[in-house]
Amino acid sequence: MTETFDHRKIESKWRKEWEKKGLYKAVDFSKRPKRYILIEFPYPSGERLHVGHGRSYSCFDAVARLLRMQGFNVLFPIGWDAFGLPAENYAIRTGIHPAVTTKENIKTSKKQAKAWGLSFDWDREITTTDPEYYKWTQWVFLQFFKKGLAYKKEIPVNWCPSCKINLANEEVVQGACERCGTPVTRRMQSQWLLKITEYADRLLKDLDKVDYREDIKAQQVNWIGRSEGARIKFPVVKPLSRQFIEVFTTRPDTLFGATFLVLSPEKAQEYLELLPKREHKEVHGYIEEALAKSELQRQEETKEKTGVFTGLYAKHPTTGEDIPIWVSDFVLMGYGTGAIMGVPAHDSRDFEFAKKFKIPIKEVVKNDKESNFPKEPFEGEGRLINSVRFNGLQSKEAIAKINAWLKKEKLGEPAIDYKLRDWVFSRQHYWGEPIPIVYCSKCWERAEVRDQRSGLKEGYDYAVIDGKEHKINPVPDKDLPVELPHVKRYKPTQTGESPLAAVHEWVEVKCPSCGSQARRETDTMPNWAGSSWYFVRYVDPQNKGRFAGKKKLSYWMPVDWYNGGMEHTTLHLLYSRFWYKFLYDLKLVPDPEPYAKRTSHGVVLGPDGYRMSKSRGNVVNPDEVVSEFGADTFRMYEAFMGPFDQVIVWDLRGVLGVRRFLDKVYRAHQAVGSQESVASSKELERKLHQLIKKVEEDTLSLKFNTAVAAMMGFINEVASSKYQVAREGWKTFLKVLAPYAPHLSEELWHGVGENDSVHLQKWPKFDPKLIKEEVVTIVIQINGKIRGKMEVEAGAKKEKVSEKARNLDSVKPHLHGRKVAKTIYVADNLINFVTA
Ligand code: ANZ
Ligand code: ZN
Repeated sequence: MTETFDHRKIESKWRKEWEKKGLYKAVDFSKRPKRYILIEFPYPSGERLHVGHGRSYSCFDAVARLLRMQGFNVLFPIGWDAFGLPAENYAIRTGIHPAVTTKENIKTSKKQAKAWGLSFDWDREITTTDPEYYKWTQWVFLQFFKKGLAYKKEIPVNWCPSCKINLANEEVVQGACERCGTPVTRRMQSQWLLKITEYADRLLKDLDKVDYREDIKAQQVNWIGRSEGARIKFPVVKPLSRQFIEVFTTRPDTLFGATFLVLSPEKAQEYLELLPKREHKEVHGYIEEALAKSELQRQEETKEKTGVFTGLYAKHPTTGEDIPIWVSDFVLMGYGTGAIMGVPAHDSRDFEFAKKFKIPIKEVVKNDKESNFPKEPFEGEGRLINSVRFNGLQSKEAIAKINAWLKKEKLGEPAIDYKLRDWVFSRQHYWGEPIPIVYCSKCWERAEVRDQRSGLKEGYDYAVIDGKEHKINPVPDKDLPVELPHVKRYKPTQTGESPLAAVHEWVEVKCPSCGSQARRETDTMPNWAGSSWYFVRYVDPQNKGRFAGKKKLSYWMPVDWYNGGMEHTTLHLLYSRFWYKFLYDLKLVPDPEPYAKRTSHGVVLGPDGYRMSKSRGNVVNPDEVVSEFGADTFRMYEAFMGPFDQVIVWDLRGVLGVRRFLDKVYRAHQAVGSQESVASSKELERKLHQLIKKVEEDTLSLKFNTAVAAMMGFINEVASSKYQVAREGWKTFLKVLAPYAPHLSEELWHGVGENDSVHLQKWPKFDPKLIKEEVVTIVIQINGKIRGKMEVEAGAKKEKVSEKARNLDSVKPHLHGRKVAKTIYVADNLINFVTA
């Protein structure tokens, strides 16, 4: 008997065979019910696929394989998310052009994925950097533009004064440049934005339609950040002016406790005419300083509140008192109206601010049980005091009444605000999809356009470039894709412009509308663009005329199950839901939500318990594991390492344990071969059916580790030769093993004389009766003498056993006419009737 198997030999052999037969192809319009299983496509950013990819890919490969065996038509695709910063940074680090490194990295990763025996449908492979793909990314952008949902606007961007480049938010680490550590400042720059805020309510509400893990739903909800409250107007009265300051509050019930107003530094700029520089040097100084900081910096510095009094006063709408107007950077421009009413008795930030600057604090909500005022502000709800005719009302009721009153007096109205901001869609980086827009000054000058000018909006219809107005023209569909030109210099420029701006022969272009000299947009899209719709393209990846055919979309969509990292459950999920909803509104996709179900996997840590990183030297190379122990071992260990959604430390002993298990399977198989005619015992059959049930249910509910553990338990019992395995039983076991160890199970399947692939077999059906009813044999005695045997359910009660035994044909005559004085029952074993 051979002790172990040569994985190198068998694994590549079977992979070739599968590929030849096209075993894992998804069939469009098949009559079999469809299942679309999606894993997040990798980012070939210089690193090869790592063991973290191995975890979710192996486990979901098991899901895909099991579903196929259950008769589903499974779509399990893969592609490459290849534009974006990591790829660009890798290229900058290595000095090799990103087009070259990306290609190389995809090649390596693809080789790995194939070596792991993953059952992807490779015919549907897509790459976001492929012009045939990004043509449609650009096309979707233009649909947004045509519907008024993409617009250009001056907004603050992160700027590293040392590297002299714009930084994406993810490149800003604790307020500093990720590359050089210099504190990031902000500057205004014209950027493209997508109006995701228009979809905020639906992105929130439609979470009811999907099956996402609760914490994932919560992240979506928090990111959207819906708050109900009111907008309230405070007239500026000192100096007397016609200006108002509008604030957003979630607590209109605290209105009478507002003792000051605070403007964000940005908002304060709107009131500069009331603040001549000569008399308000301090205010101007404060605003300038604050504007140079990023929002992140401002939020981090909230420990010690800063601010200046503007010298201005507003009139409190209910009390008529004059209250001071301050500027402080703890108020953010990006939320509400960019101005707040300070209610120090009931808001901790306002409390801190009022204490520091000696502003009056006025209690207006009382709650004897919970309040700790005046030691601390009381932020909860209660009964109103010091609020004139609203006194005595509970907060909720007071909010409704005060809102109604504000509305009647035209001083404010109920409002809903969102934390969600419009999505900044421009990057001044090279490695991205060019934004397919052409700016033309001639078009703008043309009379017709000038005549309509009143109705045309800046940022939507025209943009000011170098002080001159230009018409914003979309690139016509027939000219898509706008290909990314090959350039030598792809590093970010020191002017904050995209490197594309230096490619004059590309930038200068004939206007698609009037034919005169015009210029291209030089910004590129963020790396979120390509991943916002890739799952749609998998459905119909070769389509030349549409981003995906309608019929195929109705057949395959929505994705039945989407698994990915927790780091993508906010932005990527939200962005892709937004794109899909937009396409739904254009009647281009069949449903309002792209993913019926979403789950997440936990991170794999290095053997030392830390996040794997090159600098730490604790990176486990999956290629070495596969080469040394085999792909089946690698996959099965990834499934077995621990609960799927938890963070797990890589453990070589676990790998060895899995390999030992597979060797045991291999040895058990050889024993089976020689026992062809021996029938499986009842006991074994029961265990086998329990195993089918366990592996099936656990695999489909993310309990991959316990599914593997059950297989191990089964083989241990077989190996200890407590049971004899017959061929049929063994074949059933191989089918159960197939989703997890596709190579070895295939080898052994052929070893029992089968010619077809094990992966084409029907998943075995378990018999629920067989599982539940463990049957034991009971010996029946009368006065100590054996009179018969019978089978009963294990654990059966004495009365039941007794009754059944008395009625047995072999027993009945012996008890006829006699009285049983005593019944002795040894559970699951024997029953003895003692007669009088
Ligand atoms: C008065 C008030 C009294 C407030 C009170 C709270 C408690 P959420 O719940 O997160 O939506 N706020 C409004 N705009 C702001 C901005 N741009 N920057 C910083 N803070 C801002 O928060 C809403 C509350 O946050 C608002 O309600 C406002 O303070 C503050 F007892 O108004 B509140
Ligand atoms: Zn033109």
